[in-house]
Amino acid sequence: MKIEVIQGDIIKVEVDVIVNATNSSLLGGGGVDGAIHRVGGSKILEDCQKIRNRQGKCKTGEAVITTAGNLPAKKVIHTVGPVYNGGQRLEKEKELLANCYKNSLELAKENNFKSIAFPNISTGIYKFPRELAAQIAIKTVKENTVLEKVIFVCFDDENYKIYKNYLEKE
Ligand code: AR6
Repeated sequence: MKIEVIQGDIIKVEVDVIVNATNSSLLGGGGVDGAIHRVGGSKILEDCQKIRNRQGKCKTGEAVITTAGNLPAKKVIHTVGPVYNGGQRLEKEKELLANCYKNSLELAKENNFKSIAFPNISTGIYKFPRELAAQIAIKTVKENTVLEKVIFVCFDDENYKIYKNYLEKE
């Protein structure tokens, strides 16, 4: 499995499936979630609403899949990262963040996809410490090598430097 890191906007990445860092309502928000719905169009929200009607909210750490609407990817996997609470429930939050990566990879595999792009889940509005989130993301992806290519798409400079540093070290 090949792991890459790029700096940019995940909505432009041409892979089989991109991952969205959403919230448990599945009905959109800000950050990467806002960008995906804005550019992907209303078909994504329609699919999310169908999932809501079927299963209710999406729990933290879990993942669901929808159309990618107008985006270049074939599908979007929506996963709900943990909100960082200043470290009070850190072990649980670390586990939940790892579950986001694990469950997204599993869903991609079930759909026979070969390539996936991840944003830096929970490190924006949900305030998870970037270094720790990167360690968890890289470790979890390496332990679950089920696809041919995984791209970490970093939006901000800080995350990009952190990922570059960890991936070049190895
Ligand atoms: N492409 C790639 N990464 C992006 C993009 C983009 N277009 N836009 C932001 N990022 P966030 P969270 C990065 O806040 O912390 C939403 O309202 C950003 O720099 O999008 O998991 C949801 O609905 C950061 O590194 O997601 C939830 O309510 C990373 O994506 C809540 O935010 C994640 O930042 C989820 O919070």
